[in-house]
Amino acid sequence: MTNQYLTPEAKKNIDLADKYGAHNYHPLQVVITKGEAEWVWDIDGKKYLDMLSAYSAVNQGHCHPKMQETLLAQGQRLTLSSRAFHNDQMGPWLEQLTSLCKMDKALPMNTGAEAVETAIKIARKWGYLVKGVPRHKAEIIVCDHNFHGRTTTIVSFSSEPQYKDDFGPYCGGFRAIPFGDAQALEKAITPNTVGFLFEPIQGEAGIMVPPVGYLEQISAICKKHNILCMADEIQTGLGRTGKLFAYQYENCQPDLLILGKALGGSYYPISAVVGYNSVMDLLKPGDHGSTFGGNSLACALSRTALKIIQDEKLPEKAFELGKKFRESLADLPKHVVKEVRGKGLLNAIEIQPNAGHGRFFSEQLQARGLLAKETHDVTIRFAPPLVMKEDSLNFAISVIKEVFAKTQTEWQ
Ligand code: IF1
Repeated sequence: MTNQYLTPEAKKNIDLADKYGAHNYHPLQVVITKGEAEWVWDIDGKKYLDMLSAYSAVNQGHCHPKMQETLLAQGQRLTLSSRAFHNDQMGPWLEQLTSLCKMDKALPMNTGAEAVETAIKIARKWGYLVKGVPRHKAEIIVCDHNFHGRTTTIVSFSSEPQYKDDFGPYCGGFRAIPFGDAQALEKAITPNTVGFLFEPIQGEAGIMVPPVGYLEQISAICKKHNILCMADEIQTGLGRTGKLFAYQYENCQPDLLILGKALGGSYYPISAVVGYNSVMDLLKPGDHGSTFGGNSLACALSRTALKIIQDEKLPEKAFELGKKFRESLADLPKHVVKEVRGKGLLNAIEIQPNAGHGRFFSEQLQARGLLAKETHDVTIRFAPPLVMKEDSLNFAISVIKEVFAKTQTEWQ
């Protein structure tokens, strides 16, 4: 019962993408044309619960009315003027964002990878100017199985062969340690270490939640050894894991906070690095920049996106709904499901080895009106919009229970 029958209209769109687009993805065979809150519709009018949220970029739900309003109002007034001039949206957005993060200053970029690149540059400059590391010797510690984006610098320290093997030569200055092991961090630090870059929960690796105490320990180790604690909360941030930021689950204080995805409320790519004056003030005019970073439209949309997260108490909602989700799925058959794990509404089901392919289960879910996607073929990620109704969660739970009742062989 894999949903491989395609109507002519769906097929036409998929064929166009296949013929004229590079094949750097292997999407499910569904063509989405409309979205509202946690629901999307395909081109043939079939309704699905969106349990991916564009990899956690749609925390506020699809086509939120307040986002629509902002898009229209700002789109009619001013969209882009560049950082050569000031605009009337960036200042208020910066104030709102830094106060939400309880930090001093932010630097706007566009995509997540760009924000990570920005944080790397800031950490290196801090290392040379403040810590006194010899020029070009700065080291940044990262984790095995990290995902921070696709630029040439970032794939240089990826541990996923497909993301890097054909894309060298690589950029040096990175050292990888196991994720979840605070002692490994302490051991890897040298006098040239300037920072530790990590995801509080590893997303692409399969929603890997570190041991309790890890975030507190790494924060303390960074402080003790005078290196910057750099939290990539691009995927985990802005309510997704049941707190505004995932680091807040413990006594952990990042020096640099890296945000993206839901920062634009699904309307616009906007990312940021947020930090304290002691570090952020090292950037001087000309050090860094971007044509689109901090543009009026992005900042206006992001102001509304942040307001929705606060007004609708999305972190609290994600906390409660996520708890219910994991509790309801705790009794899935053990020969099919190895583990259900996650925090808030960032969750995953890991399939038992030999119980079937992630792709097969994704297609089974799709056939029943639930869109989710496998990562590394053994794990299905579930990250719905945080605005979802409890009824929609109940629908998801019942579909998941039905699909994971049997192994792939038992289904076929
Ligand atoms: C793809 C994964 C998710 C991220 C973290 C930085 C970025 C991402 C923690 C870069 C991006 C994406 C990108 C997308 C798929 C996706 C993904 F499966 F690959 F791992 F979400 F889990 N830091 N994650 O998760 O942000 O430059 O894309 O804006 O690359 O295929 P970006």
